[in-house]
Amino acid sequence: MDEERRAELERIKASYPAGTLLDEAQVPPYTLLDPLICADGTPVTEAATWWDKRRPEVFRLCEEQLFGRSPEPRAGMRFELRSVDRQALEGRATRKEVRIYLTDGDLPKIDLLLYIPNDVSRPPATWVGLNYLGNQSITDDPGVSLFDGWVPDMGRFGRGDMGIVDNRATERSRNTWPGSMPVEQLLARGYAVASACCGDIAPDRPDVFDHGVFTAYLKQGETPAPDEWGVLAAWAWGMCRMLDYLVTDPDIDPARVIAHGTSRLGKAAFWAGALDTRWGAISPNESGCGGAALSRRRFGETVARINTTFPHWFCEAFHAYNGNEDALPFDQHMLIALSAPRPIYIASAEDDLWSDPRGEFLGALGADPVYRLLGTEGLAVSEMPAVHGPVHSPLAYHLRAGGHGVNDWDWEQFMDWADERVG
Ligand code: GTR
Repeated sequence: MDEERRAELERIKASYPAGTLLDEAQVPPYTLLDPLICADGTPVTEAATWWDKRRPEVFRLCEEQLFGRSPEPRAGMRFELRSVDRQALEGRATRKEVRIYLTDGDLPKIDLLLYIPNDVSRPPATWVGLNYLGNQSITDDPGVSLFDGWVPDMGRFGRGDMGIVDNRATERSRNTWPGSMPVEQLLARGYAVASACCGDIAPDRPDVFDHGVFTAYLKQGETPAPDEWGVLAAWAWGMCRMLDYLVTDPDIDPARVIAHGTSRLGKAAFWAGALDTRWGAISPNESGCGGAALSRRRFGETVARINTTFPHWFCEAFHAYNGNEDALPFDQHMLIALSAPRPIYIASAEDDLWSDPRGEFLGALGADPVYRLLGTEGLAVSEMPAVHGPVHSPLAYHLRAGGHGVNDWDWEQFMDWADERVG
C-alpha cells in the first residue's frame, strides 16, 4: 500500500465515531452458527428438510428477533392505474403510475412508478427499488407526479440544492437522485423499472408508528410489540405489495422481478426477498449491519450503534443483542440463506468500512452451503475477490473501489449478472 492510500484510509477511519472497530486484526474470535443444523441438532442433508424444517426456523428467528413480524395485507387492498403513457421518454418506454391502496380507504397508500421498455420481444424482467425523495427524484421525465408526502430535509446533509422545502418535494427535486434507480440505463438494457418512495410506506423518523402503513394497523400513539415490525420490515412489506401489483401486469414477466436496494434499502430488500419467494432475485448493495455483514465481527457499525441511532428500524427484540452479539441465535449469513436458491448479488465498497465489506463477503460465504444444498453453484470463490473483480455466480459478490453508495460500475455489474442469472 502506498503512502497516499495509507493516509487516505486513515482519514476515512478518523471520520467514524471513536471506538469503532476498524482494524481486521482486532476482530474478536467468534463462532459462526451452522445454517444447516436444526434447532434440535438435526443436520440438514436434503433440500426437503431445508424447506420443511430449517428454513421456517431461520425465517422465524430473523422475523421475531431482527426485522419483526408484519401483518397480512388488509382486505380491501386495491390498485388504481392513475396514468399510462405508452410514449414516455421520447417513446422509449411505457410509463404507468399505479396507486396501491392498502385498506378500503384512501390512506395509507403507495404510489408506484413503472417504466417498461417499448422495444422488447417479450415481457421483461423488472428491477424494483425504493427511493428516498419521491418518484420524481429518479428521472427527469416531467410526466411523473411529484411525491406528496414527508421526505427528509436534505439541507441537513448539505444538499439544500435537492429541491426539498419544509420536508416536501418541489419541482426542483426532479432528477436529483437518479443513481438510486437508473431508469435510462436499465431501460436501455431491456429491463423494466419500478420504484416508490420509502416514505410513502413509512417515513424514516422515530415517530414513524403514527404514520404510513402503520396507521392501518396501530392506533395513534401505539407502538409495535417487541417482535413486530419496525421501519425496515415495513419497507420490505411495502415492496411485497408492489410485487402484488407487478405480478398482475401483463407487460412484465412476473417470474423475473428483482428486489434491489442500497444501504438501509438494501437491508429492506433482503427482508422482502425472505418474506416473499415470488421475488425472482435479490440485489442488496452495501447493506452492512443488519444486512449482509456478520454481526459477530463487530466491525464498523455494530448492533448497539445501529439500534441506538435508528431505534425504529429493527424490531425491539433485536435491541436485546446490543453489545451482546454472541447471544444472537442467528447471524446475517442465515438471513442471506433465506433467499436461496434464488440468485442474489451482495455488493460492497472498499472504503465503506462502516458496512464491513469483509463481513459482507463472509456473510455470503456463510450462506453458500445452503445454496449448494439446493442445487446451485453457490458462491464461486472462497476467498474475498480483489477490488473490481466481480464474481457473478448465482450467489454473487463484488467489491468496488470507493465509498458508500451505488454508481454506474455497480449497476453494470448488477445488469451483467442479471442478464445471465435472471435471464
Ligand atoms: C447509515 C447507517 C447504515 C446504512 C446507511 C444508509 O447511517 O448507519 O446502516 O443504512 O446509513 O442507509 O445510507
